[in-house]
Amino acid sequence: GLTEQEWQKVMDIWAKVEPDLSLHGQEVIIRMFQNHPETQERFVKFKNFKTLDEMKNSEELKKHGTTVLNALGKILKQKGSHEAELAPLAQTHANKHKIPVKYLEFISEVIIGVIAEKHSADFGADSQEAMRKALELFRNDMASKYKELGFQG
Ligand code: BLA
Repeated sequence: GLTEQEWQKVMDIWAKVEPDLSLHGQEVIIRMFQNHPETQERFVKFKNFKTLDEMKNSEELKKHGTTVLNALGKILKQKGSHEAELAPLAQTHANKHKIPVKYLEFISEVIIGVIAEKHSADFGADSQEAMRKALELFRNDMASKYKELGFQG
């Protein structure tokens, strides 16, 4: 797990992300699609997007980005006691969307990259490390739930 100090760093940087959650979310999704095109295939509503402009102009994509970061924020604020938040998410991601743990790794790195770009002054090495650990904990717990649900992930 994370120390109380590490969680504090996660909370501090998240407080900088929250006022502009949709913009961060939009960038995260677009960058995930650009860096890992196979992730785009998983979205019925986005898989036919060809250009960056199409992605940037899509209200639906922005909305999904907001959904993702909203859910992630709720999870992070539990500081590891996120069972109630994780269970339904693992359920849909294992049974319905079928999202491999590898893709959770992709998006974790993208999230850190986007925050680092937008908040370089407030997201130093220690904060990045704390966020990386928090996202790892999230992924590990998702992976355990996947196993319970019989999804290889
Ligand atoms: C949908 N993803 C969702 C939903 C939530 C999240 C809350 C809507 C409710 C649900 O279906 O459960 C949450 N998505 C997250 C979180 C992250 C995230 C917390 O990416 C990351 C921290 N889901 C993934 C990844 C992919 C993904 C890595 O975790 C990448 C392919 C896909 N999520 C995905 C898809 C949907 C979804 C395909 C359904 C989208 C739709 O059709 O509306």
